[in-house]
Amino acid sequence: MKFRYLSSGESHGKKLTAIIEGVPSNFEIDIEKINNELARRQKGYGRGARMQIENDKVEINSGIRLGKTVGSPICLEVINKDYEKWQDSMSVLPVDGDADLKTVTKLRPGHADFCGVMKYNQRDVRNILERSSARETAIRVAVGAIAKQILEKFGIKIKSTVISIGMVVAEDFDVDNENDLNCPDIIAYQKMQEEIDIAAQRGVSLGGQVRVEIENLPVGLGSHVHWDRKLDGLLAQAVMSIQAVKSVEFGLGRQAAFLPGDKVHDEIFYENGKIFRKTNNAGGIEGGMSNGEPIVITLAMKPIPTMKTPLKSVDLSDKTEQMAHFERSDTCAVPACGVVAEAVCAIVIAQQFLEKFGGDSFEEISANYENYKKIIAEI
Ligand code: EPS
Repeated sequence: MKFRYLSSGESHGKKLTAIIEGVPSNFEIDIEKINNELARRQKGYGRGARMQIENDKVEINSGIRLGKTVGSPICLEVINKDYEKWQDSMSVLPVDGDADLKTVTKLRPGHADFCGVMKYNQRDVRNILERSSARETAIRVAVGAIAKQILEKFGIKIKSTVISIGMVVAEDFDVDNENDLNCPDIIAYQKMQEEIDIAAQRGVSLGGQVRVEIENLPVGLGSHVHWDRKLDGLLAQAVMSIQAVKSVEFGLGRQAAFLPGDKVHDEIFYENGKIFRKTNNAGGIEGGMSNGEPIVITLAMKPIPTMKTPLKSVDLSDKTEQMAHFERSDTCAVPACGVVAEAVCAIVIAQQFLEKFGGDSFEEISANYENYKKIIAEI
């Protein structure tokens, strides 16, 4: 059974919900680990006022009993605390004519507003922005936290680091720095904070780049045989689906286009019964399959389109020139984007792992995985 999920929920509606199907039985699930991931997503220098309101916690309604999965669908919920103040505007039932519906008509350049109102025949942009908001990523992080825990059982780990914000680029990656920008370079971290402060004063937003690393994968997840089974294609789709992400690269990424082949491909060595590489320019994927090296993904996030200093736009109600709508926003949400990227990658890797070593219980999958390791050791 394929590990898959659907989510629902608006940014200021009652709650976000997801149902995950295809989680095999007997996996221990630690709810605190899910909550930790949700808390990580809320943090980061440059986050806005909404994150002061929310204190995201997961509620599990089904699929887990006495701390372990039982093989049935897992229903997850994250409450929107802010809903209290939006009950009229987000009411499921029609409300009195004088209620404040918080109608939005000034389109934000760069957001889903324009395309959404056209496609869904709407006059109120709120009917689009409520779902297109990055608030939806909270539930994806909860689903990803379950995927992460499945993968952890097999030693697979996923982490992200922020490698640039605006024009500031990290140059030192060795230091294991813990800071609120999740940036490994302490000097760059300080400059990034300054850039964010300047952008906040100007009322504009800043994008940046995140590196995601997935470690301890077996060789052979994904496949070379069909376009929709290639692991890099699947991961790229998942990462590109995160709000504001504009590019995804694996290993050397676009740099590979500027170099000759002998500077790009990772030579193959054999020692002590093991085939290995000394470089990882491929970023852990060759021919649409994991090659056993860490998968290294670099994504670029554009600046958030909702800005205190808005851009020129049009009011949908009378087609006059107006400044774009502003409610509130983050100056920078790049570290949060990293946490979301970890989650969506975990979901794809868990899907591929469970497809390859499929079974209905943890024990069955473990046995299949051990057997595969034996088979490839004999090649
Ligand atoms: C976000 C929730 C949103 C924004 C932000 C991210 O909440 P609100 O709209 O109530 O401020 O803070 O999303 C955007 C700026 C956007 O344009 O989508 C979150 O939970 O991450």
